Amino acid sequence: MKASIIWFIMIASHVKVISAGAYCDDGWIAYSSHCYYIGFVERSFMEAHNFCDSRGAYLVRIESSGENSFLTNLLRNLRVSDTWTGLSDMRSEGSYRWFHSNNYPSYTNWGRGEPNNDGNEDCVGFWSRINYYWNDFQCRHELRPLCEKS
Ligand SMILES: [Ca+2]
Ligand SMILES: [Ca+2]
Ligand SMILES: [Ca+2]
Repeated sequence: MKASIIWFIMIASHVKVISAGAYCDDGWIAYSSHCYYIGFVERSFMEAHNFCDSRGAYLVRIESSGENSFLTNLLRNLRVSDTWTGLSDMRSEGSYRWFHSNNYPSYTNWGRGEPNNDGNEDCVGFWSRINYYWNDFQCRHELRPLCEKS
């Protein structure tokens, strides 16, 4: 009896998560009134940016540890490897900004020793190899786009 009540609560809370996603288009995933989409094809940073832009979105702008955990759990659960975020220092070395808004990040989650600009790396992504902590990659490197829109 007790176990069935727990199951009911688990299912009910799951249904709530699904219905909360009603404000997102098909294929997009909801979190905190924003919608997210993981592109299937690996692309360079600029191509990934264009991919999101053409869908009325931008490469993810991660503004809190909550948003970061939501995204890293999503990538882990879906077994997606590396994806682009919208963070870049291509306009001024060492000065990271969100490419779409040009704002400085208020939150970061760099991997140990990153960003290291190894061989001129200016574009930031979730790196599955280090448990989805952030790494600066070369912008021409091809990762899957991770788009966000409000
Ligand atoms: Ca965001
Ligand atoms: Ca750099
Ligand atoms: Ca790096």
